Amino acid sequence: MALLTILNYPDPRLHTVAKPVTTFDANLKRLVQDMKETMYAAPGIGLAATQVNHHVQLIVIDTSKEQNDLLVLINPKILSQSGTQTYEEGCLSVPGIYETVSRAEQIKVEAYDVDGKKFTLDADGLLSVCIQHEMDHLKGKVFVEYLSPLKRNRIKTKMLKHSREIERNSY
Ligand code: K1U
Ligand code: ZN
Repeated sequence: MALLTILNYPDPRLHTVAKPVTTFDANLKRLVQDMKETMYAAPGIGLAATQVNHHVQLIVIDTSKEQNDLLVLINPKILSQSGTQTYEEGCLSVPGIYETVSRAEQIKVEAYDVDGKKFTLDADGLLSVCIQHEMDHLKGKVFVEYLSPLKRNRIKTKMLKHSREIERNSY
């Protein structure tokens, strides 16, 4: 298994639209294992393949405190949604930034597991927020795009400054 590099906003590759998974093979299983390890190490409660520069519709999520309840969603589709909720979201691709975003409260999702078996899932609360946040990544959307242009540009400037500092210190 391996820890994968997480792309940082405003990396343009975060805006790539992911393609559906068509082959459920050993390579896919290895990517799921590597993403799971990367998410737990970060630590985070979700990770989309887009964030590790793999542009396929694959998400891993674990909102449990014990990091022992992994959910793998492949080619996820929202079948229905209702209500609204707000949550102060974070993102492993935008480290250190937490902002309130409004999303659907309850969702019904259809997806495939790693063996290619279709299933449906009803989610609310944090799980629902996390699924919607990760599905946005697969569409090339980062949560800061819900914020005002002023806030988003401030975050972009901060992130670019931070990555330039890291680059300078690595020489
Ligand atoms: O997509 C990502 O970058 C992962 C992100 C998921 C997420 C968090 C909160 C709301 C919506 C989506 C994170 O995991 S950020 C880190 C985080 O929230 C966290 C980390 C450790 C323990 C608990 C939470
Ligand atoms: Zn994110």
